[in-house]
Amino acid sequence: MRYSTRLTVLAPTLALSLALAGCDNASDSEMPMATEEMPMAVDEMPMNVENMPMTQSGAVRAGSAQGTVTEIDAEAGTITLDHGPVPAMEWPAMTMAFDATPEVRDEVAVGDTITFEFEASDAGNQITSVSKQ
Ligand SMILES: [Cu+2]
Repeated sequence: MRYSTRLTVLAPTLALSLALAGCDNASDSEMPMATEEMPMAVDEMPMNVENMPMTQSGAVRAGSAQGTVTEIDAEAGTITLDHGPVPAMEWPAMTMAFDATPEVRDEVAVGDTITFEFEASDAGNQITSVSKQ
């Protein structure tokens, strides 16, 4: 009984505060609260929707590039690639190590030229898929 009473009280309050927030947004284009909260929502959405259940912090960006496998390190869990430029990341061509799962490492051999997709975040650069040229 008490709960249902509280619910009926809470629901209109929530609706009212949402309506007020909507009014504020419409009438004031530079609302400090909105600009503070927006980036967090934008950062978190792609992680939940697109990305694998990896431990990551901050924003995750997806990129793809072509490269030649120069080293596969099972112990470190990495594939080193001599890769071309990645405009999406504003990366120049370079040789660097990417994190890669055993499944992905098994798909390539040193000397292979591959097209690969990866995710870049604070946690590192993880290859998510590879295809041989
Ligand atoms: Cu690189």
